[in-house]
Amino acid sequence: MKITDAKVIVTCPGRNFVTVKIVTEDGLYGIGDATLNGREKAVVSFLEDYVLPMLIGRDARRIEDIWQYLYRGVYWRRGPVGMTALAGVDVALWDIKAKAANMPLYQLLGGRSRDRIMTYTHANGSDLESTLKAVEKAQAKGYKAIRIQCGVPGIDKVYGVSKGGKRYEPADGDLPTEESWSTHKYLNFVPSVFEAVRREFGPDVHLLHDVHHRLTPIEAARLGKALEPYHLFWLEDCTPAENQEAFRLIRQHTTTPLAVGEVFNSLHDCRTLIQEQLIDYIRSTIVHAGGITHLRRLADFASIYSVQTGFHGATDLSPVCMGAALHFDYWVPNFGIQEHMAHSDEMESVFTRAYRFDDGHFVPGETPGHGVDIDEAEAAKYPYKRACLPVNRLEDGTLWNW
Ligand code: CS2
Ligand code: MG
Repeated sequence: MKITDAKVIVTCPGRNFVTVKIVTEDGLYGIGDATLNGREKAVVSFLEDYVLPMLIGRDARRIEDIWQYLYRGVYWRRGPVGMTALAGVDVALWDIKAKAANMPLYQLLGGRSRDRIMTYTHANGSDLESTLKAVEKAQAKGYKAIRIQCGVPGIDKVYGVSKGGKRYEPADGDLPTEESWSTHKYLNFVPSVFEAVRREFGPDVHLLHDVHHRLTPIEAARLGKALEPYHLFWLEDCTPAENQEAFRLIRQHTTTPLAVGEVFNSLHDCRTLIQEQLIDYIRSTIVHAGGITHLRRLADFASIYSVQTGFHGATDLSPVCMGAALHFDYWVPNFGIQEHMAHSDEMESVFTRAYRFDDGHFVPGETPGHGVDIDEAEAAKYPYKRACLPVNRLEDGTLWNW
């Protein structure tokens, strides 16, 4: 089954998405997401100038060999740009293989391990009152797990909180906009938010929170401890994780479950975190970590150490990634939860989807392949528009982690 064509489709129906499309000699094709938020064109160049020409004439059935060729075979391994490009190719090939077998992708992976996939959504507000309203709305939609982000009194613009009643989209400027941060104000305030949410909504709903890399390890330990009475499902990215050993300190102090890894692109980024059981959930997902082929290895490794998956699923991961992720979630034995931030109607008009939402859960659908397709005519209506992720500064002007 020779590959005869491979191309990249870039579209911006409200935000930029990069899609790899691979076509074989018998007319079967597959697509994969290769979107790297705020750096989309770097991946497009990587694919168009280097990777895609190498695919022509290869046997599309040899997914593993192609993966090794593009990983082991290039001198410059890993990195977000390379691993996102590799993921786009890998998912397109799995899509083709599953279509050729006339099976939904999860069947090829080993069949389903569960009936439905629990997903969490976001509830955010500029103050406590609007945050509580957002939680109520999320529950009304059926979500059983809700990520809570709330504006902090005295801080102007905070991560995860939408501005002016608009949908939350982090890449909000042609050049990076600036947010501000005060650890002191945040740490004093945030436990009271979770106290209020538990008081209002009771013990059943799963609560999550994303610190988005803002704290030092000892500050993260303090927060984890302070949140223990509110039984979080997880506390995410409480400190930057380049230094994996930093999590030893946090772990010694708190039983709040920890999730890390949406910015990781390989198993090597989280080997210590997993092996020493310093985290509970691994967030790395298909599009940024080398596709299904690599994620399968990562998840199997994590399962030995009782670490569960919790795939990143913000809007900057396209419906193509969501479709592939849901097939993976259906199969993977050590599944934890799947993030879901709804795409807009405009975004959904470009991608047809077999996956379905029902009562806080998803199912991937029974369409052969991963069940997501791109309408190229619709995609062409929305040309690329540069959009960058914000940067973050402390109140004295020091550049900080966003
Ligand atoms: C996030 C994202 O969903 C999450 O947990 O951390 O909002 C993240 O900021 C964006 O995906 C960045 O592109
Ligand atoms: Mg996050």
